[in-house]
Amino acid sequence: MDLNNFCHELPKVELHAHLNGSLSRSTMLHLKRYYADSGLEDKTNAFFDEFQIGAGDCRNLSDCFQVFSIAHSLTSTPEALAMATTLTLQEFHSDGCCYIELRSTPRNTQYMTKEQYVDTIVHCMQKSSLHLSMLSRFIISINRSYPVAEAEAIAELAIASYKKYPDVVVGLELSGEPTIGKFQDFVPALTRAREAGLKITLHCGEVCNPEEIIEMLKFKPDRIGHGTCIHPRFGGTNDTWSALCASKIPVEVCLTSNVNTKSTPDYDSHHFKDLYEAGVPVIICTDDKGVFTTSLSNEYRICAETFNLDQSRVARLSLDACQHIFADVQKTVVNKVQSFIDKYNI
Ligand code: 6MZ
Repeated sequence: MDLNNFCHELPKVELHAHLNGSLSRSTMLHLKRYYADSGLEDKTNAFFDEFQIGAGDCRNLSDCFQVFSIAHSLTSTPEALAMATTLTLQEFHSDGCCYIELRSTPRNTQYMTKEQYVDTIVHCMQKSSLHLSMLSRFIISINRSYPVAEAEAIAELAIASYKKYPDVVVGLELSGEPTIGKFQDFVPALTRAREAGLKITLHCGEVCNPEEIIEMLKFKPDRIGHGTCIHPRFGGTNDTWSALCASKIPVEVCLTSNVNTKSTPDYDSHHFKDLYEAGVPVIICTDDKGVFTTSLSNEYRICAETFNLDQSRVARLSLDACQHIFADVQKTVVNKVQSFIDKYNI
């Protein structure tokens, strides 16, 4: 099997995907059609070029936070949100994903409450499990650029949703523009959610901020996202790097996102290599496959080609990722990946 096919066929797990950043061109066209047919104004015009941040785009990480409002204007009703969720789940499934934790920030809109937002995504996940051979779970997001009171409300909603849908809602995460907001302000909300049984993942070290990285690692999240500026090569310190290596907290790595936002100069110098060689668990993820025009299989292929990994190592990346999923279905997911490995004797 050539590398493209191999990365596609390999059963994979996606653990870091923001719903509104994952909308493909085709999904957005469906949504625009729905808004037009329903007589709703979607407030977006020629938006694709603006939404997608490809290689060579002159925008950087802080600019990319502007583009999510484009997706938000297309997911403001329960019907549109359901369409966006269902189509996105189908795309991950078609790409060979066998387990996904999709994350999203509940929003009050003109047409729905935050509670309805959560219910809509949960119901789509429940329905999709009836016809897709992919398990899907929901991580609720706190946007750190919103006021702390909003984060507290989201954490309460996450706890209530976890009690209502323990089979679907699995975690709470902190994301958003990393230069805004102080991590310590979110600790009480995150702690309450953790005490209620939710797993926690934090965007950590997306920009250079060694003090915050140390505070986050001390909090002992179940996983962290990105981890770009933890190694001293990328503005981290010896302390941040050794704290991560000692903690062995798994890192959700998003190669194309980091390259396209210029958080990392190029694939060759990506910190995947440092993490991998140091034995820190790494999970290959897409982040925002719509914005960065990528897919999970593409991320696996890029990783294999850049770091010269043979098929056995690539398969092992997927198998190891199964150990870090938040739902209590590790065995089922491991079996899927292992059967593929056994079938092709990799
Ligand atoms: C930090 C990010 C992100 O929640 O509306 N988000 N936060 N770093 C990133 N790296 C590029 N990419 C996406 O999806 C969009 C939201 O996800 C977060 C931002 O808060 C963005 O508004 P949802 O489904």
